Amino acid sequence: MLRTPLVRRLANSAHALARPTPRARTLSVAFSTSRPAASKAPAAVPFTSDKFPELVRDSRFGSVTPEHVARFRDITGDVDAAVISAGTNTAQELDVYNEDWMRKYKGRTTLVLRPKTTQEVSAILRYCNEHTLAVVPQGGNTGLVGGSVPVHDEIVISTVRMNAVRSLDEVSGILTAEAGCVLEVLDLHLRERGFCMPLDLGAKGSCNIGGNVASNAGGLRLLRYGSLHGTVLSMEVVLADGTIMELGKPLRKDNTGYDLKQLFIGSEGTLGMITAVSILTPPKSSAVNVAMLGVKSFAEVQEAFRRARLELGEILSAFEFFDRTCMDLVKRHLPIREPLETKSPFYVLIETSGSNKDHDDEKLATFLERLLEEEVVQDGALASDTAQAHAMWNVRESITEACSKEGGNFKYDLSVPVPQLYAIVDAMRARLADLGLLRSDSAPTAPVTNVVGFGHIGDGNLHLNLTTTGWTRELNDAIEPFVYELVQARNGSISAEHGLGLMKAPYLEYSKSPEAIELMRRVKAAFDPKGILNPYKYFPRQ
Ligand code: FAD
Ligand code: 2HG
Ligand code: ZN
Repeated sequence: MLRTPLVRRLANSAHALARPTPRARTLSVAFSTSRPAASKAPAAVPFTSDKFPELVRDSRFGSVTPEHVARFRDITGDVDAAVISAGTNTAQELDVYNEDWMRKYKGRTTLVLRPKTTQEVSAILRYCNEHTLAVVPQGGNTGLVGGSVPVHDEIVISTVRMNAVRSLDEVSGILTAEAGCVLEVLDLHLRERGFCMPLDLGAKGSCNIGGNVASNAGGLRLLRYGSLHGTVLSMEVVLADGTIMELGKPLRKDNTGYDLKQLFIGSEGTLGMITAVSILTPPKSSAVNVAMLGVKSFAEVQEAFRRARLELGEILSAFEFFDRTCMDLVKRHLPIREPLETKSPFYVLIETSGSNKDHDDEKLATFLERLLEEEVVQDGALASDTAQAHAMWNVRESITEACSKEGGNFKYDLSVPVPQLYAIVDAMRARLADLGLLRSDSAPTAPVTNVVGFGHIGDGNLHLNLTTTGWTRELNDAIEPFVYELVQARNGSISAEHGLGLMKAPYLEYSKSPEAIELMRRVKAAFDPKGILNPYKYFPRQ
């Protein structure tokens, strides 16, 4: 138990307390943000259309012909990097765009287009619309709901070559960047100029700002900076028919009519292609402190959060939690040491960010000492330098990758009232155990090897992950819609941050009324009358 050392460290030495510890990030973060590394040759990813035969190809869509490919070569200036096609490239080169990050979904596209300019995107979409060719917009392909890859042979339009920073207004902090800019690259660009991105996630080394906005990503800093619905000020989009539009203005205030850009935030490629984004970026904090706490129960996680909001107030910038199984998985699969000595059923990661180092140090130290004295927490450590802070964040940010190394994953990102959050994990464990599907001493070969809970407590967002020996229909049906029923019963949302994609499209009714879904369909039809943008996803099948 680290209680004594923590108290001593807090009481005896101001030097031992964290000095300014901005999370030192490199582009090649310690844990991969691309696809899961495998210790042995990974099994081939099954085609989505084989796994889900009910997803019949829509016969209204045309198939790609050599004439189409020639036309796309014309549009993109016949640059090799712009066109990846079955005629010229290998299946492996196409797989990068056909397979998702989890290796759970796989399309059969024979054509990937990587335009460089908005005008090229416009010409491509106009042509696709005229020829009723279905497309999938793709950014960094780190999405976790099967939305970023084709189901059948939809053409992938990737933003990876649209990666210029257009401008940064250093007075207001308004950044305008093309959709294919990698989140971490933008963050580093800003940090050199005294700002930072208001968004941070484990996939930052690969995901694109266009993909972040299209999926309305939440991440680790939402508690501090709010959602993209507040920070995105305007965007440039290309509609299905090729029309280029500026939605909103790069201004903080603009009350002129419907705020159409909001529809694109979280639209997951179904309304148009986002080609550039203007976003309000905050000043980077000069004083950042990180602490990890071990607590005995989820009730104590909540109490620690309640107290953090009250006592840390404006400097609280992240409050994350994870359970013991997450810690075990991270240690098993990644070269990461446990920051605390005592094993606890739950862990909390707290970050504060401010501008007055001494003030923040004292505030956090006093807060932690009180929680220890009152036995709200049983163990804890305060990072004393950047390396320690980074090590603590590494544990939290590596959970997704650690789960992926266990085998198959079922992932749920749920919003429910905070007091009921972990009850979902318990209910899932109980159900799987009852069905004999959860591995234990009495069920040593059961397919579900772990059920873990972690997430953004500050946002009421639970990540429920099941690691399994593989995907089977039977397992899928044992979990869904049961998990969505649990959420609906608590008036929650079936997607707090990863979106609907292919995975949750059939279950939208667990979060939205029939009237709301019908209105969404009418919006979709207004923007994309032929339905060529990211078909088979987002909406329940009719
Ligand atoms: P993609 O995966 O390529 O696409 C996502 C969706 O957006 C797809 O439907 C696609 O069609 C659409 N799209 C992409 N680009 C465009 C565009 N330019 N115009 C229109 N539509 C487009 N999410 C969170 O919310 N919080 C997290 O903390 C978080 N952590 C993650 C950690 C890891 C390790 C991983 C692998 C994923 C994580 N995610 C998280 C999932 C998250 O949605 C993505 O990482 C990210 O926001 C997607 O960006 P992307 O560029 O990879 O988009
Ligand atoms: C996170 O918060 C991401 O780390 C990924 O949203 C969650 O892997 C997951 O389920
Ligand atoms: Zn998350």
